[in-house]
Amino acid sequence: MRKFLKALLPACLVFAISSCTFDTIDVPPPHDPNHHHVACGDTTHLPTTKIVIVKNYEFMPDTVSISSGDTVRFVWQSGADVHTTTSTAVPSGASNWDKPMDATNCIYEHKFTTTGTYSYKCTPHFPAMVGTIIVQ
Ligand SMILES: [Cu+2]
Repeated sequence: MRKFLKALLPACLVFAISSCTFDTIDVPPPHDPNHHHVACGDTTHLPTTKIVIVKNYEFMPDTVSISSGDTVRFVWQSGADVHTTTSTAVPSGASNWDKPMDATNCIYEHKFTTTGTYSYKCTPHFPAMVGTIIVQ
């Protein structure tokens, strides 16, 4: 039985690695906007997600330009205290946000559907931590 398991283990590893390495091309993941098949010449904007790292003591990058319909994903990376991503100025008609972030609440996504310039801060580390999102 031991021998059998020993023989099986490498086979499992090979399977696990190969299933990661070789994409199943004919089965695209559902609900992933980055995997739509787009016809040649199609200039339609597909929604994308841009990453902003939240760490001691900055948002990185601190200025992000996106298109309307895109999402910004704030990703907590470091900090003994809680950081926040907190809007301070948004275009008319757009909604504000205020989210604490720490090692447990490490992801916050905000979708931007109103064009204009958004300013935000980390409340405990203002004015060191500020950021701008430009939606075109
Ligand atoms: Cu902070």
